[in-house]
Amino acid sequence: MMAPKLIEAKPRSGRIGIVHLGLGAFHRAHQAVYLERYRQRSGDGEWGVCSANLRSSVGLVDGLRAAGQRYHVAEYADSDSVTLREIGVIEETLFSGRDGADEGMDSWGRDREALLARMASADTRVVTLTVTEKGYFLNPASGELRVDDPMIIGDIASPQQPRTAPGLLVEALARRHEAGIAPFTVLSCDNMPDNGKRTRQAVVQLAEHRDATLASWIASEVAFPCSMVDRIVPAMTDADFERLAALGVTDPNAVVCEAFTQWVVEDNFPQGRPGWEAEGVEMVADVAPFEIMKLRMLNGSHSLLAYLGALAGIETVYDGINHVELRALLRRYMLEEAAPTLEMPEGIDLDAYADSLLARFANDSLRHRLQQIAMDGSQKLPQRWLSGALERSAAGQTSPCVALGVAAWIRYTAGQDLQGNSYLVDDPLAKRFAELHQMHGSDPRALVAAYLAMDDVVPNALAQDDAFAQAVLVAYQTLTQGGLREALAGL
Ligand code: NAI
Ligand code: CS2
Repeated sequence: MMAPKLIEAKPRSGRIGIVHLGLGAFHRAHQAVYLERYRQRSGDGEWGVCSANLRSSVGLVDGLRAAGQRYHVAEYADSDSVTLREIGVIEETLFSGRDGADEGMDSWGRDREALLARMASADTRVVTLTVTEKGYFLNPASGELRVDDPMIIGDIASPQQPRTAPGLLVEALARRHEAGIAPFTVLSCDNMPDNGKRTRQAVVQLAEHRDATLASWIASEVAFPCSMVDRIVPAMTDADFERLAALGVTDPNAVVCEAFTQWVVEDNFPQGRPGWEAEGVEMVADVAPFEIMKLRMLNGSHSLLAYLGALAGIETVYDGINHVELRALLRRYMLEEAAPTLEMPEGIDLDAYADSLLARFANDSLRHRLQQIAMDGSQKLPQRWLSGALERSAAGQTSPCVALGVAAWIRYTAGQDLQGNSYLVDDPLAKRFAELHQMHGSDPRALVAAYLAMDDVVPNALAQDDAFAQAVLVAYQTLTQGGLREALAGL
């Protein structure tokens, strides 16, 4: 392919109006791209970003500092069509801390102070987050703050040296409250249902442990708009870096993503915001229908492919979507089990949406590993599959695709695929999963019952639906004894 022309970044403005928590691949390829495009078009330099990592990826923070906070994004429509951008809207990068006891004012502590100072500054009007679902420390099923988590216990004990995202938000808001500075708006950009409301719940509940006046000020004064974010941004592989080098881009901080991008945001920013609707951001009064549509249709399909595919030794979404029966399963799941649970505003065609998702999954230029999507299932499945299956169960309907998905997830969390190859189960509940497999591994009925009884993941009413539980058990047995094709044929 001929190297496309690089769209260069605008010179730095030196002004920071947004603090971002969770400097990962997605932030670099989504929010930062919208902001760079906005800055280029409008010339408005108010909205530079200070972007921070809280507990992992210190290398990226150092890498961006070494590169003068500039990096590249390659947006692929397919392997023949790519847009190359240089991004310069991130003005500053910070790494706020590490796990374990606070060891005083070392370089890690200094970054945390710098981050808190940024968040407490009157110039900061919005704080955005992509800290993954587990970074909110909420019980995935109920949305309540997990006050028994050691990190949250730490933030309750030492609120001025916070280590979690909710802890940083509470401390920064406390400093603003104390100084008489209006609060920033908190915008979660993670794949959670009601992500604004959930973030509010985490922050207000944590603040209640500190000071009731502060908690009620946050509850009444801070805006937590919800948002639906969408762009497939896989973790980078060596092959991606090589592909970019062939286009003339040698950049260890670069990211590759699909050309498609979407951002639907509830328009509630009392301290102002960038005029990003000019870049295609949909500013709406109620994000919920879009959020649920995306979580159940796109992310639900992703997870179905991830667990079934990984068990069969399939490596990427692209490989999975070229498996005829798996592709048919995703279509059936979307149209028969997800779409009927959605109430969309007029004009949204869910059949067309399903087709567009299958086309996006078939993008031949992305190597989106199923193991990446399979990560953190305990935090993802309630909103992707289980809430929809619960609604169907209450209406007396069955959810065979979800039941097969749950069976695959249970089997996946044993840490070995159907051919006996081992992999790491990356999930906050991984230890519990290992114990359940050790205890009940030879008794599928007991194993399935124990998984369905995890009420922090599976809603009680769904676990108690005998037809659903039986469908999971039968799918588990067929999958483990007959393999993927038999399990798919048995649907
Ligand atoms: P990544 O692995 O590149 O980065 C993860 C980020 O989360 C890092 O900044 C890491 O430091 C932070 N993090 C992880 N655990 C944390 C914790 N317990 N507390 C605080 N920070 C924590 O992942 P990526 O691609 O940036 O995705 C992050 C999130 O963005 C996803 O979980 C999802 O909610 C959302 N997202 C991602 C999309 C994608 O295609 N990559 C698309 C749509 C949303
Ligand atoms: C994926 C998502 O990693 C996962 O669990 O399902 O991150 C997905 O790529 C994005 O939500 C697409 O917007």
